[in-house]
Amino acid sequence: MKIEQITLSLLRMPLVSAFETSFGRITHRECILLEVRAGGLTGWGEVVADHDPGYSYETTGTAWHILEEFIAPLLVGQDVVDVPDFQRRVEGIRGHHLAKAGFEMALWDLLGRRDGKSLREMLGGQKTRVDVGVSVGLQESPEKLVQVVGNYLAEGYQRVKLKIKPGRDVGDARAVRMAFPEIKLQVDANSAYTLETAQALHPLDDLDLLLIEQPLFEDDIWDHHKLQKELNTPVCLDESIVSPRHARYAIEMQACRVINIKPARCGGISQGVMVHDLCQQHGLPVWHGGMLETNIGRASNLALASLPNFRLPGDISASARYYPEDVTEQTFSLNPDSTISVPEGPGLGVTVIPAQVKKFSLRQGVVK
Ligand code: OSB
Ligand code: MG
Repeated sequence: MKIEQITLSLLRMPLVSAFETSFGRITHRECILLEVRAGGLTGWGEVVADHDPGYSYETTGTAWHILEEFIAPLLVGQDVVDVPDFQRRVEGIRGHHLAKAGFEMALWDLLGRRDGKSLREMLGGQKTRVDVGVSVGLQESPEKLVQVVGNYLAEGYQRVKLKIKPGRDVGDARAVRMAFPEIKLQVDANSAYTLETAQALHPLDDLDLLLIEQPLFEDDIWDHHKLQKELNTPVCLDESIVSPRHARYAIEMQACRVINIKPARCGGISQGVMVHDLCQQHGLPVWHGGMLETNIGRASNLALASLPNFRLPGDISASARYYPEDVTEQTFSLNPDSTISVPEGPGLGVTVIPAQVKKFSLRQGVVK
């Protein structure tokens, strides 16, 4: 498809409630939306970087810079025939996976609209509904946490993920486990521990958790191997898996028993599929992570999570969990069985409301 024009919009949207992790507390989420014109069609993509480099070194600032100065000029006016062609064209740009993934998402949307196929169909996903859970941020006290979790359970979520950090780990998880003995429960440390401080996590083995997500630093795949040997609970890697290669390293080093797939972290949906397939070949289950996406990114996540080796519930909650107002006509809601239905329209299957994009935009830029 001949890329005619790329419009970048830097958005800042208020969250329904503050979200606190081991790397900080936010009340608003930034992201970059890409509107790509090609062949008389428009495709949308979302860059899931945030304002601060807390989860990833990439920020909305770096992603804007890389997209405007390096990625867009390689593509505008060019005939990008398919996703592998796009990946080849940006191969010379080191890192910056979140920025690249934003364009890749828009390209999938364009290709799907051209061919009248949904992203799920293009990826070969069979599931039309995917199992989901909710990621619950750090709260002021274990009592408050139990209350917040109880509210999500009442809404129908059947799996809960708790954010933890040193000093706010075993106590929080135990309080939730005592209050709700039967629920599917897991925790996420977002790299807050070292091998030494992670010794405090041993009592989690008694709480029947599905997994412990990313306890150690992003580049500590080997230390995760050491920690996994000491724990009965499966270790799951998120931040460490920045490419299909890193997934292979983690599998070969036995650094984890589960992988969280966030396609953007790996460089795009195509790279997420590769991680999925590799894990499937090695018998490792995967699940779909979340980055507090708008409904654009959520539509994409649901399509990828329809692949068969997504065997644990994803961090893909209903639209109402995130923003009071979103940018699409469609709203994603939770089905009574703790699933969300995968969009069926062409491409991402969502219709963007330009006025909403404008409303939340701090800045817009066009490359043509
Ligand atoms: O580590 O999974 C994470 C949100 C932002 C950055 C990192 C993470 C998260 C979440 C939210 O846990 C999951 C969601 O989008 O519902
Ligand atoms: Mg995580």
